[in-house]
Amino acid sequence: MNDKKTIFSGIQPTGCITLGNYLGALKNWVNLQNDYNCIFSVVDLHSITVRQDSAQLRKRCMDFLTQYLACGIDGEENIVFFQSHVPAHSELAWVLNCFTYMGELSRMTQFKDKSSKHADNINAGLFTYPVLMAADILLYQTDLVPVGIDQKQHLELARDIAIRFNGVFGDVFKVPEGYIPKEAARIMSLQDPTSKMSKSDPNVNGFISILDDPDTIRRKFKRAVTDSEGEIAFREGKHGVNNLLNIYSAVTNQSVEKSVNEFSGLGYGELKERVAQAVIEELRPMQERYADLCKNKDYINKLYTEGAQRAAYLASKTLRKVHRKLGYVDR
Ligand code: ATP
Ligand code: LTN
Repeated sequence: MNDKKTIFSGIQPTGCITLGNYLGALKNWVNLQNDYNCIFSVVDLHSITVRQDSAQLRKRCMDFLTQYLACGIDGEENIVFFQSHVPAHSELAWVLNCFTYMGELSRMTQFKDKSSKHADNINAGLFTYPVLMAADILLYQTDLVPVGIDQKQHLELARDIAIRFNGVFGDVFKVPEGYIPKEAARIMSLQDPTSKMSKSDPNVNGFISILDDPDTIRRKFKRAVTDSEGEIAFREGKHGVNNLLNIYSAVTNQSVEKSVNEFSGLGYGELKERVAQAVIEELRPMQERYADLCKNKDYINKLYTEGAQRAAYLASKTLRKVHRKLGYVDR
């Protein structure tokens, strides 16, 4: 083991990986991976809080892991794996359930959003979802969790649970910090720029999939909702234009101020075309790697099998400590 700090993060295999997921999470994973010991999971246990088609889920899990690698995650230096392959996640989640209050979980905005969207299936898993996420993070003594801003509340809960548990049993868990990007913390839907770009949006024009081809990307940006002012500026109320400027800035790694200057005096048509082009160029190498990796299933299989073994070993150390503290008889 080296003395680098640890990162854990994950994306649930629902819908398809969007530009929001990429700019809010994945791109930062890639940027941070050399400076940390990283553990990246396809969090398939989380995904069944909403009904999934089994055949599609299996395929999507593979596609997601392949896209992590295609984005530039080094699956040999880091650990990549499927959450369901490491039972310690479910085991620790049970324990942490007993250290989490109903009141805390009822305040989670994601629970409120999802239960209004899936009113016919408000299951207990949807309610305790954040506890499983806390288990994911705390199992690996994680220092840093790179996520979009929508996960901030869940992350704070994970910290509270860790502090509570440590308060009873001594220093068992590292209390993690979030890593939330500035420009891309919350990429908005292209069709409704007051709500977040979401990978399970039934309107495909609302999101860019990172596997969308150039024509589709151009078309979706062309249709993006803006406003009738015709002025390219970043300010309160200009949701659509702000979103395009945020996307452009995150993709080109420059400040929003610089992007605003770059576009001064131009029209929305030009802005949309330039944003689309920047996104196409950003995604091109990733899409090429994806096509190659899809032909190399054995390699991917090896990475996630070894990944799960390495993750399980690290997780078992924390879980053993937790069980001892609770008073369970040694196995
Ligand atoms: P769903 O629509 O199924 O709820 P989602 O698009 O919200 O999915 P998640 O799997 O919940 O995606 O999120 C994966 C990661 O991507 C998290 O770190 C989350 O914060 C980040 N993320 C999701 N949507 C956005 C967005 N619009 N902008 C920035 N980051 C995002
Ligand atoms: N809840 C997260 C996905 C997730 C996660 C995690 C992110 C599950 N476990 C651990 C970071 C760390 C979401 O984006 N909906």
